[in-house]
Amino acid sequence: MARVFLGIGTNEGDRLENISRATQILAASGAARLIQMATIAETPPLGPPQRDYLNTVVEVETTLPPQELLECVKRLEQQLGRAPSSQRWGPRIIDVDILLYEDRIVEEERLTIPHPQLHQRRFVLEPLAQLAPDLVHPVLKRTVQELLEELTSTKHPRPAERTGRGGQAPSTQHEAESSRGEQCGSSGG
Ligand code: A4P
Ligand code: MG
Repeated sequence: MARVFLGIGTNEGDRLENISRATQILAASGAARLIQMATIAETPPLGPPQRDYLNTVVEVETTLPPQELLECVKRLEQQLGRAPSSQRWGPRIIDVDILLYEDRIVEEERLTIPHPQLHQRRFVLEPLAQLAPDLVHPVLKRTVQELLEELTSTKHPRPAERTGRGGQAPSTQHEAESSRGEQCGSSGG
């Protein structure tokens, strides 16, 4: 079993219900077992003007390798009605990001773990620090609590971290997922 942290964000429709359904679908799919969930917080939008988000982080256990887990969360997003968007950082009914997967480092075209903006986002670090303050970021070699304190003390990312990672805009060119319409895991699991 791998210990994984997922970031969840939503700013369209019934936001609380979206988070609730996302965790239910994830658990029911057999793809992951929910271990704990951080407080759900309302956060100002990063990106273009839009409605405030609800954000949280969940800790799950999974037997799926990272790439299969990604397929699973993308299907989950589609099941909840997320449509491919042309607007970068635009509003979304649900967004599920793989923040950390054990202490694995993945750098592939479609998957980067740890999530590349994790350490720059208060709406990720605060809930993550509730669940796992002592967890060490495998690339930055700092604990989640230390990353949160750094963010608080500097307010803005340090110049070295802004280069190539972007405090204001996404660093990578992500493509919207195409529809697949399958469920995660096998029914009967
Ligand atoms: N991808 C690569 N690595 C990962 C990973 N670790 N986890 C790829 C999940 N996906 C990963 O993601 C685009 C592609 O990223 C995926 O197809 C996958 O192959 P997406 O969810 O379809 O698109 P996106 O989320 O719009 O893109 P991006 O750049 O990941 O946006 P973010 O970083 O998720 O930001 N403000 C507040 N307050 N709260 C929020 O939650 N979220 C965003 C979206 C903007 N502003 C926000 C919030
Ligand atoms: Mg995402």
